[in-house]
Amino acid sequence: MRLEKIEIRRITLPFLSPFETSGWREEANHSLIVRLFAEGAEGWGEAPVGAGPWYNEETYATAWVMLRDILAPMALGADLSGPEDVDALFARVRGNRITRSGIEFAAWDLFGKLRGQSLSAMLGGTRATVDVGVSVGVQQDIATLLQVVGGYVASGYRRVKLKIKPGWDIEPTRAVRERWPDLKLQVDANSIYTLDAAEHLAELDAFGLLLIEQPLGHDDIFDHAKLQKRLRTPICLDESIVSPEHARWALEMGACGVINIKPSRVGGLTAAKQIHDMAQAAGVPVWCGGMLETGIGRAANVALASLSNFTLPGDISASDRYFRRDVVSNPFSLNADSTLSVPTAPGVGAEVDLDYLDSITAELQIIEL
Ligand code: OSB
Ligand code: MG
Repeated sequence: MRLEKIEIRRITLPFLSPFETSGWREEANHSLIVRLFAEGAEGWGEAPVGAGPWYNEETYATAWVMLRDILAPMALGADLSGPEDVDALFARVRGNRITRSGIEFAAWDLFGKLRGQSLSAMLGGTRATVDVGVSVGVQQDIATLLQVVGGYVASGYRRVKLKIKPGWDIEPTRAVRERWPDLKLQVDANSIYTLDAAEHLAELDAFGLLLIEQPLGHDDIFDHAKLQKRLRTPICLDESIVSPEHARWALEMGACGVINIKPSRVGGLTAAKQIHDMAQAAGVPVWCGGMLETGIGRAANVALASLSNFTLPGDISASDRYFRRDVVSNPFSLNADSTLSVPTAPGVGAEVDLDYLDSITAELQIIEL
């Protein structure tokens, strides 16, 4: 099948409140939205890049150039027999995986619609609802943190992740643990520590955490393997796992006990499923991370999380945790058991609100043969 037309746009959708990690602050979703056209159907995908190169190397500005000048023209000329072909098509592109994922997701949606199959079914999903939690950014003080976490607990979230950094790690985690002794709790350092902090990080072992996410360098699997030997709590890798090969290296080295799979970070759903299968074979649980996506990217994450080895709750919160108004007319809402329901419509299942999407679009380009 040949794509007939590709529409790309970059959007800005402000968050209800800014999201702060150990190293940067996100005020809004700055993503690229891809729309593919073929055989009377269309497919949607979201490349959830950050505003700047703080999570990985990609940015709102560089992603736009990559998508417009390199990736969309490559996709337009290709003959695709299924969504899996997109990963192979882009294999010679170095890095820029989140940007690539925008087209890859859209291809899954397109083929799903043409075949009348939901994304979850295409991927081999095994559940109708997925366990989710909420990722809580760095707050100004512990009283504020307890208030923010309390709000999410009251809304029904049964798993909370705290962003940590030097000076904001042991005490905030202790305070949340003391207030909610049974809450599923985990922390994420977004690559801010070095191996010198091993003894300090081991203090987190006292709090019964599900995992400690990405304490060390974004591209460092080697030292995570050393650190894991000094912690009882499982290390979970996020930034360092950018491909199935990286996952294999981490598993073979014992660098982590858990993997956070973000399909966008690894270039899309084909690589994400490979990592899922590899971790499952190794007896390592996975969960689905998030990049503060709109309802378009979120729907793909929910479908992925319906696979059987996603046994830990995902960072896939309901739409109202992020936005006043989402870009879809069927936003996700939290079920009473801290789950989201997996879409069953053909493709990814996002019903895009085109008028609203247009109103938050900063730039739009059509690429045609
Ligand atoms: O490290 O998991 C992360 C958001 C943006 C970039 C990186 C991360 C995050 C989150 C939020 O933790 C997850 C979400 O709610 O989408
Ligand atoms: Mg993370």
